[in-house]
Amino acid sequence: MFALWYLTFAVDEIRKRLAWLFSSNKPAAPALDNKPADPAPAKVPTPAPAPPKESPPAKEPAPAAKPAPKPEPSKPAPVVAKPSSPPTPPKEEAPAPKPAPQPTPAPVVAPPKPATPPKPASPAKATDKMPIPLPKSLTEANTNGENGAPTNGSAANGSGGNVDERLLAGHQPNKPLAQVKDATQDFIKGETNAFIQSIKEAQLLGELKQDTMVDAAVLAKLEEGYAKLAASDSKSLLKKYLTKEVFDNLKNKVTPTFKSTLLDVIQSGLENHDSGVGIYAPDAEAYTVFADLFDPIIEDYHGGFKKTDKHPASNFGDVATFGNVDPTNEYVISTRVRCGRSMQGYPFNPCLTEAQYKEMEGKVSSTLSGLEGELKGKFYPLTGMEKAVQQQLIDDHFLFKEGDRFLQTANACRYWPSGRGIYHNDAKTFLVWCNEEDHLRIISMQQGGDLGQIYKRLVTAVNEIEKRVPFSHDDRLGFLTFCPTNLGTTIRASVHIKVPKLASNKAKLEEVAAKYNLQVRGTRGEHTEAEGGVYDISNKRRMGLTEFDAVKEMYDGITELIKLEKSL
Ligand code: ADP
Ligand code: CIR
Repeated sequence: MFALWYLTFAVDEIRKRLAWLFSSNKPAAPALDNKPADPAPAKVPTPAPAPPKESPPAKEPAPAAKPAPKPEPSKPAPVVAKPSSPPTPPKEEAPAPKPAPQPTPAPVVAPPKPATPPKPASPAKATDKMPIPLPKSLTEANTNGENGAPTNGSAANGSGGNVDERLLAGHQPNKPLAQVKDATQDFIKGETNAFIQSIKEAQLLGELKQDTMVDAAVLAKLEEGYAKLAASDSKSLLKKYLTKEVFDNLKNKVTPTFKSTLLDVIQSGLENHDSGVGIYAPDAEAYTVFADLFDPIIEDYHGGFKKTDKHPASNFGDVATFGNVDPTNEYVISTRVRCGRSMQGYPFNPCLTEAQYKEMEGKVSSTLSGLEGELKGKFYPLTGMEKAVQQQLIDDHFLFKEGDRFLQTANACRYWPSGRGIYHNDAKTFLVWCNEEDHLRIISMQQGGDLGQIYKRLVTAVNEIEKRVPFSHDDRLGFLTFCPTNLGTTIRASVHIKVPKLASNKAKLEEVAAKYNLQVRGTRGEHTEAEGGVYDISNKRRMGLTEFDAVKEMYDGITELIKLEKSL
């Protein structure tokens, strides 16, 4: 009887200590904006690359299977031989070079229910998390029939069952008392401590693995990609700022929640040496964890926004200020102002599940269906859209293109076209893109140069949408986006313009544009050529100034370019 009581006591004691062990080392999840609301500790298991039928059409072939699937955290490098990596809790010392961006939710009138975070694996019981090496007394003794291992209990026969079952196997009713006593003696002699010690060791191994949990295959890809980029004549900001020192400092780091690696950040630029920039943030924490790379690129792109700078508060200014940028209607064909937004509670493209894409599409579509007046329109999912309709929308500059290799190699086109779509009013002067590069792109555009009218429409729309959807915003970085070039105001105000004299020398056009902080793109947007002498010229920087000032920068710059064109 005593033996039985003692055994029960010992089992209880072990349970308590196990509970302590698995709770005492859990660090608080670091602050970030677009991590799941529920601090699910594990990274979203990276879904396999989209199967061929989900890939963009052959016309603009995806680099099939090229976008490296995100490293699968449940299959870590064999850096540590045993146990296989459990879904690990976020680590506090996770390499945050500076305080994580503190999210400041946009003002919300009626916040929707927070998004359900991806739940890759159920982090149920501690014993489910980590295969625990058991001390001899709990393995050999119980597996070889000694110590009264039951003859008929499969759960307790040593090869199956969990720790509790194995322990409880010690007091099977048909067990001879002497053998029970032996088992009891084992505990008394300190097997309990050995058992706990072995768990501690296992946990330590797990933690070491977190520090170096970048998969060996990922590291190999990084090294190979880095060597190729370093030897290339790439003009990308990635090449400019990914020095050997920065590379070595960042290559083993992962973001705390989604376990995104440096490869997730730079693979687009490694694959596309003709990138202008070459990096993306797979999740919001990447801006902090990989700050040694993001900060100088942000500073360079956004005209001097330093790592110590703070983006100003959102300010759309007086929308009645702007007039027509080309009153005589000679140069400007059309004008467009867009901004990007990320929905709180969802990570960026590479970490989204297909279910989340669909959920977000549903939210965007139903939210926009409440818009009235000039903003009233309809949501058109890409799934099921006729190819001819899609192509016409692209040709008319209303819809995002398909098969962008920069996005594909950033792992941003998974499950395409799931969750992607476009909302627009009848006149197609107000449009919203859903889940292309960013969760939302809010666009106002029309023929001619009436920037005032276009800007006013955009500001009205953004305010209306922000009343209904909470967006990811960071105190220092402003509105959070997938690409660092879009942070801050996220504003790109552009004209489609013909300036034939200036454009007779493209290099000269770019030089003059740069003088006014303007960026020149081709007719079909980024990475395209001008068709029929039509250029897309817009403000370049979006951080460190207000929305109003970003648009004004375009207005003033285009006014100067037109003056110059007239003078030639
Ligand atoms: P984004 O502006 O969203 O960063 P892109 O550079 O790819 O993305 O441009 C998206 C689309 O918007 C392209 O079809 C481009 O031609 C179109 N576009 C940009 N500016 C204008 C404009 N001023 N008038 C008409 N279409 C425009
Ligand atoms: C590139 O690096 O060229 C692409 N990843 C796009 C970067 C965004 N470009 C920009 O100027 N806004």
